[in-house]
Parts: sequence; structure tokens; C-alpha cells
Amino acid sequence: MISRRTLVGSGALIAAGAGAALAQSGATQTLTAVDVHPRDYPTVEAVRWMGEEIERETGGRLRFRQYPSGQLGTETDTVNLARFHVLDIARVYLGAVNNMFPATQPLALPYIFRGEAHMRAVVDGPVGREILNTFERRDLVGLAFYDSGFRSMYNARHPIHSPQDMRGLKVRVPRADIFIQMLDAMGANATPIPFGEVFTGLQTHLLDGAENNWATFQSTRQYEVARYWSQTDHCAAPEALLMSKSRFDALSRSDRELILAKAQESVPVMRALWDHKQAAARQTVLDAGVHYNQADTEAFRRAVEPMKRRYMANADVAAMVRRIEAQA
Ligand code: BDP
Repeated sequence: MISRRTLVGSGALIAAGAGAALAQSGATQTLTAVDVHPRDYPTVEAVRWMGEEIERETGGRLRFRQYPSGQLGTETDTVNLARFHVLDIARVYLGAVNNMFPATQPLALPYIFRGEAHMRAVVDGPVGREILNTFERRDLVGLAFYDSGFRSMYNARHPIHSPQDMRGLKVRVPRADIFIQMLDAMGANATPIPFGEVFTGLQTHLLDGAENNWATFQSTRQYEVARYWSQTDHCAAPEALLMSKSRFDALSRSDRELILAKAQESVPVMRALWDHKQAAARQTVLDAGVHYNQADTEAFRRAVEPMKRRYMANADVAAMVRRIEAQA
């Protein structure tokens, strides 16, 4: 078990924590919001929009201070920092909370969504709401789901057509059992390392490849070292916007309602930014000469079937998957 004391290690964190405490005493309250992505990324921009809206609506009494680019640590770290109320808002990939919040697992299973519209309908509907509510069990408030597109495979060695081409490749995955099992099932050596270390890992050949969406592939410049993109579309788990529950509960009722409302309103804002970013990133990468191929997605689907069946052996997961599949 991580204690609050061990978490408050770095100077930046002490500054953030102290800032939050100071803000509490005055009229102005500052909520710290973190992300591993840089400033122009759609998740960071959507949270910025949300903060500006809240600042405007409260006449400057409540505002956000953002720490983008992973300044306050890995996603797993920041989720815990939010739980222990060292920081207030953490935007993380669902993979980062998959192990800790099993209710999120159905959304991260491979080939669970028929397309982007299906994924959006699921997270916007009762299934999404129920999953967001489960964050409360461990000191967090689930504010919203953001888009993360579909993830595909990229590597520095050769095009991947079928799972056979994955043999012997060290492929980075987020630190989540689902991702490790998924990539192992596809034939790779799944290598869980933090997001911030992937570029160096590829550059130094510690890794052969990774998997992610177009926007991340481009914004991290991983495409400069991994020159083969193979479209597998294997996972469309969304991003999660989470808030420290103790910080949330300490706010007035009207501030809590404002935060929830603005988080919901930030979803279409994020999606508009996302659609644009995704298309632009893909174009940048292809213009830079990355080799693109469509993989045999049916072969990948078959490869992960046994792994999916193991998850479905859990009645809760199976019930949730049926509801997801039934979503129009
Ligand atoms: C990106 C997510 C980011 C994750 C990263 C990962 O936006 O939050 O850290 O994937 O693979 O798509 O770890």
C-alpha cells in the first residue's frame, strides 16, 4: 500500500499539494489537473476548456492549474496521487486503471466495439455511467470518458499482416493485465513500461514496437523510430477523466454540480478536437514516409478469442459485454 507520505516525494508535487492547501484557505480555489500529453493534445485542451468555463462561471473563484506532459509522474502514479488528494484531476488512459478498477475491463477488451460511433454510444449511455460510478469505491470521482480512437500496431522491423509476424517482437503495452494478455495472445512479447519511456525504448531497440492511436504515435514522435504502422484496430478503450473524491466532496454542492456539468460538456469539445487531431496526425505520419498496411484483422480477432473467453468466464464481465454488444 502506497502512503501519502511516499507519494509526496518530488518538489513539484510538494508545490502542487501545498498550492491546493493554500487555495483551500482563500476565496480562490485552484484545482490541479494532470495529463501525460503535451499542451496541444485534445485531452489537455478539453480540460483547459473545462477549467476556463468553470473559472468564468464562478467569477474566478474556482480555477484549474494544468500540469501536462507527465510533469507529475506516470499515469499509475497520478491516479494514486488523486486518490490521496495530492492532486485533484487526473486524465489517464483506461489501461492505467484497468487492474485497480475491474469494472473498466470490458471496455478494454480487444475487438469489443464495432466502430467509433458504437464506442461513443456505449460510454455516453448507462454502461458508461455505471462504470464511471465505480471509481467512487476507491476515492475517485469518474467525471467523463474521452475518445482515444482505435489502437493499432507499429514497429521498427517489418510490416505486420497476421499474428505470425508478431513472433519474437518486443511490443510495449500499458501496465495492465488485459494488455499484456492481449499482446501475448497475438504472439508478441508484451513489455509493460510507462508511456514516457516508449520513445527511448524504441530508439535504443529495447523495444521493437508498441501499439497506440494515430494521435499519440505522431505527438510522441515515435513514428520517427518505428517506421511500420499496421492497422489492427484491436482496442478502443477510452480515456478517463478522474477527480480526487475527497477534494470533490469538500466543494459546495453547486460547485460539484458545475464540475460534473462542465465535464460532460467537455466531451463533445474533446471529440471535435480529437477528430481533427486524429486525421491530421495520420497525414503527418504518412507524409513522413511511414509504411502503412492493413493487417488481417480477422486473424487477430481469432488470436485473442481464447483470452477474451477467459475474461467472459467472469459473470459480471460477461453481462457487461452483452450489454455493450446490444448497444445500437
Ligand atoms: C495514449 C493515452 C495515454 C496513455 C498511452 C499509453 O492517451 O493516456 O498513457 O496511450 O499507451 O493513447 O500508455
